[in-house]
Amino acid sequence: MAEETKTVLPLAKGVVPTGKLHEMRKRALEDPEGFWSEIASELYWKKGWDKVVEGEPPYFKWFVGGKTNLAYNALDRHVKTWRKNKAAIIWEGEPGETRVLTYYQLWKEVNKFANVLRDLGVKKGDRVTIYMPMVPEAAIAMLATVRIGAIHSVVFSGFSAKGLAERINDAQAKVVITADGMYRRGKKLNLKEIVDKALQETPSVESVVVYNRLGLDINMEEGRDYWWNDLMEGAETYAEPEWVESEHPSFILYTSGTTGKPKGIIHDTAGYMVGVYATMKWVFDIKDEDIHWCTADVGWITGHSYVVYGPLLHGATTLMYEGAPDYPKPDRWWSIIEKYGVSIFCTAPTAIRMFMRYGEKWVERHDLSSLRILGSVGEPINPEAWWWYFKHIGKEKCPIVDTWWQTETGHIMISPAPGIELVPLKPGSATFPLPGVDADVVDDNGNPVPPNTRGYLVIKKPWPGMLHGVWGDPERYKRTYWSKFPGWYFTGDYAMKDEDGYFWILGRADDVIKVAGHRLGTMEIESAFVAHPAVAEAAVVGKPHPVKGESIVAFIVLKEGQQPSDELREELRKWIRETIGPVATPDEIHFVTKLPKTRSGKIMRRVLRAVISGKELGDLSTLEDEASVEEVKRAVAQLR
Ligand code: 6R9
Repeated sequence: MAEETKTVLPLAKGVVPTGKLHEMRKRALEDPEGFWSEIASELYWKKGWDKVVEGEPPYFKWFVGGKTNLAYNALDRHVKTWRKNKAAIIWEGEPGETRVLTYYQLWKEVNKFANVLRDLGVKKGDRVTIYMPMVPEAAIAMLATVRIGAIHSVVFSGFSAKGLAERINDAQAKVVITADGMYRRGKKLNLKEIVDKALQETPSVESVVVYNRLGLDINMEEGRDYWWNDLMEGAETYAEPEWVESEHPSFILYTSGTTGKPKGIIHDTAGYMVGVYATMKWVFDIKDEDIHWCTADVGWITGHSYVVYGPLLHGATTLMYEGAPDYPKPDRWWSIIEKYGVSIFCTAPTAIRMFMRYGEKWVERHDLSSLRILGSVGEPINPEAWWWYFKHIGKEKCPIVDTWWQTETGHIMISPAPGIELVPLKPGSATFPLPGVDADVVDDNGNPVPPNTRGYLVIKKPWPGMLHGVWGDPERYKRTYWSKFPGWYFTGDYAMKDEDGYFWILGRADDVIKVAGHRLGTMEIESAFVAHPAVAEAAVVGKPHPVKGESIVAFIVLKEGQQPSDELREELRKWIRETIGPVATPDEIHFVTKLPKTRSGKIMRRVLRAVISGKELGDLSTLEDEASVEEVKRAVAQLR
């Protein structure tokens, strides 16, 4: 592998894939039935499908007529083979303990927990909310849920009680699975306290299962709260999987969009399974010998697809690490790679930039020679970070797969595919769409833009892991994704293609921001601000940040009689942490008396973005009041 990658990595100009990748991409679009049938046949189906794909925008069905089970494919299939005693999950806790679960052990735990859920009255189609730290039990809970045909909704543990309650209520979850607490940078955080607070306003929840991670003395409500271990002790050891229709939802995952409310993206069973399975092979070239470590939290789509389902569908070994990346020292991650012989490693650019700052000395202490593929996910990777990753982590031997995709797409869409054929890499480009992904870059009228011109990234044909709606809000699904370019899926991203046809993702075309790889909606943060009694109006924008990619900057107009002060600024920061969660903590809060608006009253976020990054303000002809911009400039200058 090393020799082969060396020859292609110098970024030869003008080279386009002409070999296998190109052939596969062509075939997948010309003959989706044949192409996807072959791949799907590698998995187990209780009943085969009649048709690979059917429907019209915005609703498509995949593997129509088939019946299968995601947990069966991820576990039972392997337990019947030599993989029975192979490590499925290797876990390291923040304090340093290790747990290894073989396929057989994981399968047993999942079966037992599936019975626990059934005993709690969870039925096919019911929603189960999972609010957990990075422990194997999070994966067990997910797999047990899909085993019985219920639908999981994993909520990232960085969301507050309010954020959790909102998501539980939207999904009308019957059961919540959580832990007493979690470690973060050596500190013990009490998760159950947050859950208790959330549960004051979630009438749908009948039971709570609490995994004992820390041994905290927590409140347990009689008749509602149960310890994980107590329930597992009495559970039957085998749970017959529920054979669900291909299009049966396997999970909902909440994500931020342009409006204030997060939306529950619905994923099916069969299409998602086949798409994740295929991309795991193409992008990460997963093999039986690999130790795959994707550092994402299970609360995000990357954790669903490439920590849990992707590796397990292949009978591979997936590594989970509980804690902070640089705790107790900045070489924690590198020591994990060395300790377990990690061969495939995938993380977000924000982490790479953080480690760049700590310096190479932390990396050089460790033998990273087990690595063979490096992945990047979640935000654009700047060439400087790309090269650092390539040189210092991959030692110029490992290709970097820059993977573009979204919660909505379910699996990777645009990325190098060393599992098929590695193309010459260009730092900062996700290269080409994967087979079966009909991506293009178009202008406002839907016409393809010329090379090196910015346009909107769209997907013109259905793909297996595609979303199947927004939970409880079909109108929003149509409006957000299928109305800007009728018949095509609108990604919300800007992109361009260069003269060689390489795709470059240029960031969001809407009000979504990526802060340290976490997806947030600026409107969501604004509505949290205006819910505070002192705030009249708020405008939130992302500001380029050297490590986090973007940071949150807020412009606040206070209500009559309220005085700006540092105390109020602190209070508002705390307010956001409480209403949305620590992930949404603003870096800067500026008080102004008015916001720059158009004459029709729309906040000109473009102007705010230009001021905070010191850029040209551009066309101001639609601006209602020049003075507002001057005030914004003064406020920004004052706080720096
Ligand atoms: C997987 C994930 C999706 C948004 C997406 C885009 C940004 C993701 C990227 C990337 C540039 C990449 N994004 N991968 N931008 N290069 N390789 O992150 O899902 O949290 O839903 O975010 O993230 O803007 O639209 P999600």
